[in-house]
Amino acid sequence: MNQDISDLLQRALKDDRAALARLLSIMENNSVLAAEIELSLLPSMGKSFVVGITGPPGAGKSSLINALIPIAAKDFDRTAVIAVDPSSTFSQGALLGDRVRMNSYNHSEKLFVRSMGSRGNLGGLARSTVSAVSLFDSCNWPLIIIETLGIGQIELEIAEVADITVVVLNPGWGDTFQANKAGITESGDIYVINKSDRPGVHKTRIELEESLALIPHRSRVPQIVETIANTDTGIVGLWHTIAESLDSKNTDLKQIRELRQQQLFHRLVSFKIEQALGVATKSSLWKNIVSQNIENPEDARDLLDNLLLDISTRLRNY
Ligand SMILES: Nc1nc2c(ncn2[C@@H]2O[C@H](COP(=O)(O)OP(=O)(O)O)[C@@H](O)[C@H]2O)c(=O)[nH]1
Ligand SMILES: [Mg+2]
Repeated sequence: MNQDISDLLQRALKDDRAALARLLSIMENNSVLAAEIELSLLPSMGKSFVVGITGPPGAGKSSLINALIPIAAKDFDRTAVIAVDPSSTFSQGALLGDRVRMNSYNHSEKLFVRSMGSRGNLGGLARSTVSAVSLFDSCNWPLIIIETLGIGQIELEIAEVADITVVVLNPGWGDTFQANKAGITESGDIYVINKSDRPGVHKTRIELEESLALIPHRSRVPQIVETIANTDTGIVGLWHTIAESLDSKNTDLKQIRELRQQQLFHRLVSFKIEQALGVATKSSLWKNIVSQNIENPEDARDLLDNLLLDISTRLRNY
């Protein structure tokens, strides 16, 4: 890793927000560097709680996060928000407005909001989000909230990153195609029926309970919470549900973190192999594959063995 990045890391670990922001950009734009940085962060990772808030556009995810932060501040002294949906609007003022102004803390120090592009590809979304989580975690942000657009696959991916996944729905959910139950209801620990000021809350709750009952092998029955984000209704209850869920999942959390570590090494190894392969294919051994005289299956196998040997030698020399 180059000196600039090491310096940035040192500064970020000492609470320099500008360095943290710079590193987040570097990690978002360069997945190889991101993996290298994460590797050096490994020893300081694993202390934060990660809450994923997911659901369809307009369901009220950002509004819920806005409302939750001042309440979460009582349990966690700092909160980082990663908004993977770039249309999400957060502002320091909105997040920490009147509700906590009475408090004597300096709130600008207590919150870090980061928007990230999803790059239109799922792997990209998961990777840069995981990198950002690792960095916030290492830099001692005890609570990390991730907002993502949750539709099927993406929702599942966020469940791999977050300790707790909160799925946000609205009354009338069961009337739409999303209620075809595949994906959307699979990964949540907590289901929020937000906009419960609108009609159809009871019907939606029943439909949600029915579709959750169809999912086999769940260790815990997910909770359903009703909220009205823009009037702060049900928000304290939602926070308690999240906090309880984090507590009760303690053993699972260990597994989730081990899985994250395993995924990091998986990513690093595949980057290294890709890099080695990129260099190898330019060598004469690889360029000459086309002119090899292959007369029987043995020849083909020998050739493959030679290529694998070449790659493993290159990898060993890293
Ligand atoms: N009526 C009502 N509107 C809400 C509620 N929560 C959020 N909204 C509004 O719904 C719109 C979308 O909210 P937003 O938080 O941006 O949704 P996101 O796309 O899921 O992040 C905004 O205009 C909010 O003011 C609610 O509980 N009831
Ligand atoms: Mg939003």
